[in-house]
Amino acid sequence: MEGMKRYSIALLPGDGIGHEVIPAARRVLEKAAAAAEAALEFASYEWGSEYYFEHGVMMPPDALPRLRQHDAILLGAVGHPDIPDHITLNGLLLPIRRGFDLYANVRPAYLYEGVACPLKGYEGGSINMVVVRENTEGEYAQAGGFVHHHFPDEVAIQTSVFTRHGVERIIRFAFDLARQRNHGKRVASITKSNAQGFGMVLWDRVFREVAAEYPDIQTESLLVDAAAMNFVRRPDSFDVVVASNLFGDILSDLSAIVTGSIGLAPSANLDPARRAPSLFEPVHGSAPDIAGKGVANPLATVLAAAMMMEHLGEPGMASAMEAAVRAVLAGGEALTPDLGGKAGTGETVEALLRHV
Ligand code: GGG
Repeated sequence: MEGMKRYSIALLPGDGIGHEVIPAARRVLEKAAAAAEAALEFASYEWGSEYYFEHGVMMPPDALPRLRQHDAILLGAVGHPDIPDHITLNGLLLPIRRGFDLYANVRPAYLYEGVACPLKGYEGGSINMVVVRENTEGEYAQAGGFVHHHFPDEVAIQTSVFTRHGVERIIRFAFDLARQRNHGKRVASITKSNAQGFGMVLWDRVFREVAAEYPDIQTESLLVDAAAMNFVRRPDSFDVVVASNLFGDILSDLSAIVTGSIGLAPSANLDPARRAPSLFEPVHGSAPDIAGKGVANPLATVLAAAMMMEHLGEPGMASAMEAAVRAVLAGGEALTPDLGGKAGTGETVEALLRHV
């Protein structure tokens, strides 16, 4: 159709339940696109652990140039019980995040109507936060090495890397997001600068400098241990939370479970400058314990796909997909076991399709 917007999406199911949640999200995307008169072209890349067993690498050497041709990437999960996690993660997801400089990892946590909160006294809508995780450096910088490798006196050195450029851009992103969300207009910065006396002291200092440019936004600075406690004690007080790569990863599992299930937690790995395709994924991993059983919750991936369409400039499609998720949850329809239901992935998808 003339004038129809076209988007090229790379699908990377990866491992385990990635092979169940990606086809599920694709069906919802296709229905939402038809309603929005947008054309989606999908290219599937079968990279991951099975590829590793065959080729000795998680993806081919030309993976990044091939992915770069697409408008966005939708990834399922990475991880296999027979391959060490540092090989799978460093072989697939991290090279894409770093290679495309996807420095902002945005992980919203929202308590949906109809979802049981494990904490007492919280109703639908009362928890609404987003963890903004620095995604290219910090504790994930892979700077270090082994000395006397595999000898009894071996030494491992692992260095965190915090650059002023990297810290400032993620903090600025968090403040801009707080303005845009118009929710609580609050940014909480998480470090451990009493113990990490260089990188995280730099982070705290840059946070104060950037905060001074956003007088309309309230701020707090928390040590990560206090933040973990307060995610449980007062989760409704958080709006935007900005943290280093590792702390953001850990805290976003906590925000996910506080809002009901990691099966509901989406994630966007953004290049805000749009020089490269951004990558969207559920926060959860490959879940080998349930892989192949047809009970994986597809909602986190559907919500990640909605974030992808929002990023691509299709807010109508994004809100239609999110509304379908809301309706399924609020109606207690076709819920998977992580949400206390008995439905399989396919039944959840059918319920979603009825609402899109
Ligand atoms: N959904 C992608 C996935 O499998 N994530 C699991 C994981 O271990 N991720 C590590 C990270 O995000 O740093």
